[in-house]
Amino acid sequence: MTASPGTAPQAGQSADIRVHGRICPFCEQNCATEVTFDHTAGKVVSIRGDKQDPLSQGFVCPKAVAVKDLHHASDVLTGPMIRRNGQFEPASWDEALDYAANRLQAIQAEHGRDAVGLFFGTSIAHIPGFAFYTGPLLNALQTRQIYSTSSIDCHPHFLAAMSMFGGFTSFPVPDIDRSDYFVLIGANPLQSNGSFMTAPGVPRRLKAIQERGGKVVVIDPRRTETARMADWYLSIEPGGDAALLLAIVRTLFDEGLVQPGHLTPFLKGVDALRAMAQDFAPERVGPAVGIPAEDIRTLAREIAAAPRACLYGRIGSAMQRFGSLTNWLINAINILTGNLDREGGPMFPQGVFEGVIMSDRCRDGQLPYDRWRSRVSNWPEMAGQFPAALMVEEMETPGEGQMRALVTMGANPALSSPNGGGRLSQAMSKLDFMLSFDIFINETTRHADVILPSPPHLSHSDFMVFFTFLTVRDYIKYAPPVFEAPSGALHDSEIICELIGRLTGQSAAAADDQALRMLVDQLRDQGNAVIAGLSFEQIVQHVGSEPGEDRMLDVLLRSGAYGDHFGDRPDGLTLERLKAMPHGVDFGAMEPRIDKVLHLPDGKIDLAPTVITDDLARLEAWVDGERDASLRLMGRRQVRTCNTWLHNFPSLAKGPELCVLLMHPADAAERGIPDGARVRVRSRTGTVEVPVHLSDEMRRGNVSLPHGWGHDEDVPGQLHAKARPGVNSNHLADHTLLDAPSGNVNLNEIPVEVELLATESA
Ligand SMILES: Nc1nc2c(c(=O)[nH]1)N[C@H]1C(S)=C(S)[C@@H](COP(=O)(O)OP(=O)(O)OC[C@H]3O[C@@H](n4cnc5c(=O)[nH]c(N)nc54)[C@H](O)[C@@H]3O)O[C@H]1N2
Ligand SMILES: Nc1nc2c(c(=O)[nH]1)N[C@H]1C(S)=C(S)[C@@H](COP(=O)(O)OP(=O)(O)OC[C@H]3O[C@@H](n4cnc5c(=O)[nH]c(N)nc54)[C@H](O)[C@@H]3O)O[C@H]1N2
Ligand code: SF4
Ligand SMILES: [Mo]
Repeated sequence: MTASPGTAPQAGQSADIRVHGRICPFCEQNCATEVTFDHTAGKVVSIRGDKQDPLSQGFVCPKAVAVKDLHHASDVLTGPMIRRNGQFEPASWDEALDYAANRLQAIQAEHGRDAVGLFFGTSIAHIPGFAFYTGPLLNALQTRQIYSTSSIDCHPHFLAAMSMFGGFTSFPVPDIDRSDYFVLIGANPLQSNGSFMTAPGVPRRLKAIQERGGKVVVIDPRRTETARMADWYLSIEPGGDAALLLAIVRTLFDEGLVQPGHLTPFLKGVDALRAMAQDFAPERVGPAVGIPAEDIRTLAREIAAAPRACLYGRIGSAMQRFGSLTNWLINAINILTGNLDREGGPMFPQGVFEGVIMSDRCRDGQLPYDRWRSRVSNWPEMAGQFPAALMVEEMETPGEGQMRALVTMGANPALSSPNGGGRLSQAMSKLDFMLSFDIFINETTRHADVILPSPPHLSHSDFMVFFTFLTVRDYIKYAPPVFEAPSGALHDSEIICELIGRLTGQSAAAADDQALRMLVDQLRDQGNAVIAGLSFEQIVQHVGSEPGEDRMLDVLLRSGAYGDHFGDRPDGLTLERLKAMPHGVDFGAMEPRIDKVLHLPDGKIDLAPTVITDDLARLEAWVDGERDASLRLMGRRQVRTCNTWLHNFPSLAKGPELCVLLMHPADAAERGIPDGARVRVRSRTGTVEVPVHLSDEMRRGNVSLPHGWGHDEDVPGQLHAKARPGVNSNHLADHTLLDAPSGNVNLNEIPVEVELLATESA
């Protein structure tokens, strides 16, 4: 199994070595890279940042070079696999697709549509074929059993955006380059490089705030790498953010610092918000969250006084006990201080085109929330999805609608989901059928009956689909394939359309047309004025009949803000023109556009959305409640890893052991645990054994373990990762700890016990 095309140069023949513009596929920053490729040998020679790219300007992090490993890894799948008698065997595309379609159809015919579930992971945001074609596949499956990693890290953000502004993609993004008071709540971009804020080189952009005289504030239970570079670090009790932010809101009202300015005409719920904050005086909140009342007041005053302030929350604000309340309040403070939708505050990117994935919005007064409920525990859906944490009970619990088959798309829930390696893996192993779209046999896909891999990474074109509504400037780049996909390989769009064709009794070409039609209908539905004047057939005349991802991109570019509007603006953007700008194109910074993003029926911003504020009773109880003495586990990210799948790449998986438990020295001393010892960490759901590293960067009472590790010896793939397997922190994660409004799982406050393991005799 090798992904490298090409042959060794013949004697006397010089190698064909060229530099290709690409996009780093590993995280949300989409950094522009230059890949030097030896076409004669089929090898990646080197990878560096593209200095001419207007957005990333040459920035890359240490992960960028791992595209080389991705290209050369011997265990990347090059063709479909079918599992027979417990062993994976190569199969032809027709055989694998026929088998998968037949099984899915038979299971739905016998047990109903919902007997097939689908779980998608981070790759659907990064791989254009997935980004465009997952919707059409869901349309073909017509199931309500839909899950994704969004309910592990994003749903509180989306619920806040939807309930306050009316749409998932009405999403405020920090205008980091023009802010001068930047508050990070539960984000550590010095390791993660930042998220929900596509701005390559976040560390240097934060530094620039300080250099222009501004201030960076970090609120985090751990004194992180970002906290250490900040001007002010506030150590907080995990889950304490919502209470802290309410105390800030109260201070703003008490001290006459509420100045929404240009936002005033759009606001409703101001009085309700003021009333809700009354109960959260800094003196009451301070002891619960571990921050003195005077610091809370100072923070409120500084935010209000700063000319251009921005509160930014990421996964520590979402993947926690009160994720929805916290994200509501982050938005609320940005609004009360008049910072939303103005330079240097959180703004709404227009983007080169509008967000089209997960872009649900309020329709006819109905939020895309709680339109139906989950079968087993009656949780509300959100944008058509149920919380990932519930997937296991839907597989295990018999009865009508039980999930008997699963499709995973670019996801590794066995490592990424709560209790993934334990109960979820057990449940996956018992399914009647499982289909995985993945390039590796890993902890999840080992349970699949069929695995359908993407073509080699460098053989598909690359561009952002998902991230345009999260990017701090209106920017886009198109990267053509470095080499043609080997004969016999299928592109992601082709794989999915072949499957849809088989499921719905049409050709793959017809399925592709249908997918394009869905995209056009969606744009029409979003009120895209360019699309409104054109029929589908007219649009096809413009973009041509060649199926696939590129044609979809062309539709988005041409109907977007800078597009040629299908001929109406002859100088506007088309895919062809974008291809002539190999370093990408930057149309400028974000601009105020609040009136374009408000989709609630009255066109207002709701400062007190009941779907979220109903959860205040739970917060009240927490503020005054007793804390038990147990330790609590949280996560952390490390710059050389990304979720579950980069441990398999030799360029990154070197250096000191990364999967270690961080613990405060005083907590360790109480348990007789010396630095460097091996410990057992036990929770309600599982046990792992790891080395411990003592550090006072941890807040007392909290321990930290990175996620994504735990590469078991008996997994057939992941050859390199298994050499440094680490442990699966999600063995400890409890799928019953959920944020009440959004169903997002709390992975940052898992009750655990830690004990010293007897030293092994040599
Ligand atoms: N305890 C704890 N758990 C966490 C987190 C945490 O902080 N703490 N973080 C959570 C977060 S924020 C997230 S987003 C999730 C991530 O959860 P997942 O999305 O499940 O994890 P990834 O490792 O990103 O999975 C990517 C998958 O895509 C596959 N892949 C890569 N490239 C391709 C390709 O070109 N084609 C195909 N078909 N497949 C490809 C990889 O092999 C891998 O299986 O994890 C969550 N889990
Ligand atoms: N190197 C690397 N980069 C990545 C990833 C990766 O795995 N590795 N994953 C990518 C993905 S999928 C995502 S979503 C992003 C996430 O990007 P970030 O949100 O920056 O993720 P983290 O670095 O985990 O930072 C979360 C912080 O929240 C803190 N925290 C935990 N609980 C609480 C709490 O209750 N309150 C507060 N205030 N803070 C809390 C943690 O201590 C931690 O420092 O990173 C992306 N980038
Ligand atoms: S920050 Fe690193 S991993 Fe993320 S896109 Fe840029 S180079 Fe790739
Ligand atoms: Mo994530």
